[in-house]
Amino acid sequence: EEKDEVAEDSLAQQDTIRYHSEPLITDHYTADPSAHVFEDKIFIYPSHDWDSGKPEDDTGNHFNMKDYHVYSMEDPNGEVTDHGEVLTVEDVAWAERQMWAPDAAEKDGKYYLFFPAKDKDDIFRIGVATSNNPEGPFTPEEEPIEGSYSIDPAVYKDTDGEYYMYFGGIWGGQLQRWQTGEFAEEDEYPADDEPALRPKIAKMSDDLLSFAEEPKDVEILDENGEPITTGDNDRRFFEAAWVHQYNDKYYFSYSTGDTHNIAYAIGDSPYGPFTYQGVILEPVVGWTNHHSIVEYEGKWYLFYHDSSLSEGKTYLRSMKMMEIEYDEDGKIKTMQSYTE
Ligand code: FUB
Repeated sequence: EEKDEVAEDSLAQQDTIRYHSEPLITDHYTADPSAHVFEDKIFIYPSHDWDSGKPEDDTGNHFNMKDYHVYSMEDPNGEVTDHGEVLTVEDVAWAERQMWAPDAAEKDGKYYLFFPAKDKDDIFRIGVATSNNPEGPFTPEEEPIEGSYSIDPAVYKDTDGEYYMYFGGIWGGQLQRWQTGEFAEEDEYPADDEPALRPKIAKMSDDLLSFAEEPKDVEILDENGEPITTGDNDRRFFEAAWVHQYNDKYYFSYSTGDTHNIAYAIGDSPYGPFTYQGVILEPVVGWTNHHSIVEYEGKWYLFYHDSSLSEGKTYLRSMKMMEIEYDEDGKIKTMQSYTE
């Protein structure tokens, strides 16, 4: 106990916290963990990595996932239960390949798994599958969500009971193809000094199976109230949106992709705008950095992944977790995943 107190004390004094954590499971590779508290337990909805033999490229073909497992924990320091395969690409009529980062939501005792996958035209869409249990298995809808595109859905339940989906990712995530509202054959990015491509938000319909509105841009502003620009690679949105609330503020966190940080911005509404604050998690072993943030029994946890277990294979990742802290101004302390 004394040791824990010393550890907590030193955590409180550091600006960047170094933290060594082990993979939550070692019998499968898992990534992009979206954690939620359902039925008083932590449920984790990750991607399920495997070695499909696809060569690595800039569009992420090597992330060739074909199914999902669900995991749960009754205690943040305890056992992780694998609830097995809950959805496979063969079950999904519209989907062809690449089941990327999913998320889940609960409404009125029903559970929803939201997932991106490429359709038969090789265009990313976002699908929904439902279950009466948080651990699945999940039954997919016949069609993807109408008007959905790109990747990395994150569904946030607001305090007033409304649900919002955040989504989008550039490069292999195809967000740059949708600047005109139609899928473009070529990549189109704003110039380096122009506002960067924004992630999207859409309020969900009452049954959580469709968008209740046209997706809107999520603004991420710098300290002067100006949009973060395309050339600002250290801070611009790349993928992996997540939203949580702390002290009545909305925290929008995301990956900066090719600069490999988990960054965050704060706003007063689920729609933003959000003002950039800093880095939550510095780069990890492997190219991608993707996370979720959840409160459980009064403590805050960051779920993330790295490629330590596969000795750096970027498409074979392992989900991990660590506790995070806020300072008195509500700023999240920067975490470093490795002790020296
Ligand atoms: O896991 C596949 C993709 O890699 C995710 O959708 C991205 O966020 C990145 O982690």
